[in-house]
Amino acid sequence: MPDIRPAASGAASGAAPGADRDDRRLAHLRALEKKALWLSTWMIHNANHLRPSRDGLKVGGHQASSASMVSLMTALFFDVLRPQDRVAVKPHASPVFHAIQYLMGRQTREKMERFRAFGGAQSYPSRTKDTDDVDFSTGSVGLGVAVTAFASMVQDYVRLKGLTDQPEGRMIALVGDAEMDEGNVFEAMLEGWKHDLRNAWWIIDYNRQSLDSVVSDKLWEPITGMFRSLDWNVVIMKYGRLLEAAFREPGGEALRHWIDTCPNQLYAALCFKGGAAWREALIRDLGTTSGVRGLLDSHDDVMLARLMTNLAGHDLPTILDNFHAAANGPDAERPACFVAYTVKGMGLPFQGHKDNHSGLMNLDQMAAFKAQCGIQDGQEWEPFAGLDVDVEDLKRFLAEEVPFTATPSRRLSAGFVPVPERLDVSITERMSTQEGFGKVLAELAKGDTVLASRIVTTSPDVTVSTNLGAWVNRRGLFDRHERHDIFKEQKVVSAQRWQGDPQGQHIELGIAEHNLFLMLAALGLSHDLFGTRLLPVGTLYDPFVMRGLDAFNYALYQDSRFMLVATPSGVTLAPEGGAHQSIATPLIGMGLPKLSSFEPAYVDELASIMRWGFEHMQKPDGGSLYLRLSTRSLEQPSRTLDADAVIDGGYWRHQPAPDADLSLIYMGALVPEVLAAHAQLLDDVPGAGLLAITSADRLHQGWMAARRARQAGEAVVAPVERLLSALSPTARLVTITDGHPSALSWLGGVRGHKVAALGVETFGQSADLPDLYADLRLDAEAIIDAAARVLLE
Ligand SMILES: Cc1ncc(C[n+]2csc(CCOP(=O)(O)OP(=O)(O)O)c2C)c(N)n1
Ligand SMILES: [Mg+2]
Repeated sequence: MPDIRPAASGAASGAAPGADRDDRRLAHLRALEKKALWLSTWMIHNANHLRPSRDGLKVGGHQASSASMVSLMTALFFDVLRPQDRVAVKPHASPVFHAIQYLMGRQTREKMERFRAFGGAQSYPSRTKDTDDVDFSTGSVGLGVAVTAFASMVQDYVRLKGLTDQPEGRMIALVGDAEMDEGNVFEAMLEGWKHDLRNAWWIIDYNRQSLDSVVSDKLWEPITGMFRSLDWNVVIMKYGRLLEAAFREPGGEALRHWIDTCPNQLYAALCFKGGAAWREALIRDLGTTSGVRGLLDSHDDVMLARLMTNLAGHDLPTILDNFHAAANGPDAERPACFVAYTVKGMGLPFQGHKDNHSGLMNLDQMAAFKAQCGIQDGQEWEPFAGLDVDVEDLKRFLAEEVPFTATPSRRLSAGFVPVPERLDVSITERMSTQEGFGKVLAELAKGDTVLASRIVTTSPDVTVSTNLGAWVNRRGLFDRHERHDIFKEQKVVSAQRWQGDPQGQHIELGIAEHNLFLMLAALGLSHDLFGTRLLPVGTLYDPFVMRGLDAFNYALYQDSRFMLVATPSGVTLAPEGGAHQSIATPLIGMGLPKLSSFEPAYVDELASIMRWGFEHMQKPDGGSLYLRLSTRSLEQPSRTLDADAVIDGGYWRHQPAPDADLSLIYMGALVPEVLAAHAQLLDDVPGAGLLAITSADRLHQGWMAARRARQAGEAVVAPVERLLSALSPTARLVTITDGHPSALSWLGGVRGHKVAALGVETFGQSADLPDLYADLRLDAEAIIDAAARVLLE
């Protein structure tokens, strides 16, 4: 079994500490490194072996993934980071993060003891659920990496506009090497390059293991090639000081060559097997090479294992030198990628074992490890137990000399941006909701409200086709540098003015929808991260919500606040064809927490939703919005709108007679078909109701909330219950929407009405609306037919 972590690896090399660090500082960092390893390992052990299980399920936690990053994170959090730096921690290093926070006095023992239990420290760092100092949530690999790039762009956005007086920070991702398999990481890098990304560090924990296996040999080559081609500063941190010293000895060059060419699998297996196995392999391959025997003879098995695993990512002085050199070098702002060689499970019994991802130390292994760490029974949670440093001095160091904790809190906040009573929009006789959206923003762009100054729009190459053109023409593109519109200068006539500067308020993105959602995630956290409230509005085609769905979910999980405008949607974009038709998105809108989804049919509804949305995005218990819009031009009603009802999710367009047998219920752009069917049905079913739904999601949320409130003894009636109480108990409902029918069919469950639910259950094809609606049974005739049938049930 390998020895535990070489707690004094750097010192053993006799290397002098960097000029700006003294021995005392390094000794404290080594002590903290040792404690971060112990506490993270113990936290997982406690959760799995000592806390009673009530459900028989494995609790889990990743001792090997955590051990891999302990030294890198120790160096960062206790030495390199400043309060203004923001960090996304590799999900499976969550225990190390919490251990470090605990040592900093920012995490409680109780939450550590309840790791992965209700109210305890979270499995993966969570901004919303953890109470310690999480900057970015992580969990779905790749997203936490990429969001740091967008956060850096947002920092530039607010700083260049003079909207924040916070010191400039660095956005840092601690990256598992297998995270680099995720395409969204490269999409973000490319976007970053286009936007002249600065102040981003990605630190790759290059342990060459993923979940299932050992990664391909020389993976660093294509990875670093990509970083270099996108102009990142690439820093390879390969060997620690012990190995570097050995390489300078006789036989050292042969040893270096041997390790350099050692396949990842063999290296990992030898890390697991330990000193005797290293010796055997080296004698076999290098036994006759001059100098190597002497080197081997001067190391016993324990020393040899320590030497051969002395990779840079476990060697504090090497780590510190590299980080400080990059931070203080001539191009400190340039984005930097550090490839830090590590051993997965370093210092633990399963280090290097290919199956160690979810490996847990057993009771015997933990007992031995505990003894090695010098921990007495009952002292397991003591922050400073088992250390051979001056603990009082260590406490002083933590209290006074760790730059990261120099400010009492790193979480910022921002004031409320006032939203006018109403948003102006001139409504013409016929309009689509997409057109209305463009006009609302265009009106805002003309004025000089604070609201308009805090709106920032962004779109993945569909700015013009989602009607943001007028807004962009007035407010300009955001660019760190002055960008001229050459077409304009060349006097080429165009409706779009594409000039950019730091004052611009539209961030143009390439087509990758993941990037849109990560940009929205970062923009929508600006108040927390940079102390400045932004009101982000992002547009895309509705079907491509699914392309960015994981990042969408991720943005919401972080409680980022934004308005997503998805247009066109449904089969109503008819000639565009089946590939672009969105069917499931209404359900996605309903299913995602922290999101209020709307599908207005008319522009007056849309304007009141947007107004409410800009407020809702700012409220502590608010959330984000998803507006599913259409390009279908509809005749606009002239009326006084009940805005509250629109926000609650629906209103009676035609109040049903008290004893009416039937009501049509619609959401979105199929209004003309529904109105035609309703007019005809009135002949046979006088008093038939017509219910307009603006948000199935809000109605459903309201219904669920009312049920919960009633369980708690409150007399609450949900808006949807109030609306449907206008119908007789035996009335029949026909629901119609351009999306999956289950988005509205649940309405039958509210008061037990029978329902015929019309909608889209299959991909359509390119066609005009009459053909498509007829084919999919969404036209007036189909509605009347459905009504006739449900009336007979
Ligand atoms: C999007 C996504 N897919 C799959 C997983 C499951 N998963 C968790 S960790 C992991 C491998 C991670 O390997 P690496 O990034 O190298 O981290 P290490 O544990 O080696 O530090 C996988 C596949 C996940 N968390 N997220
Ligand atoms: Mg890995």
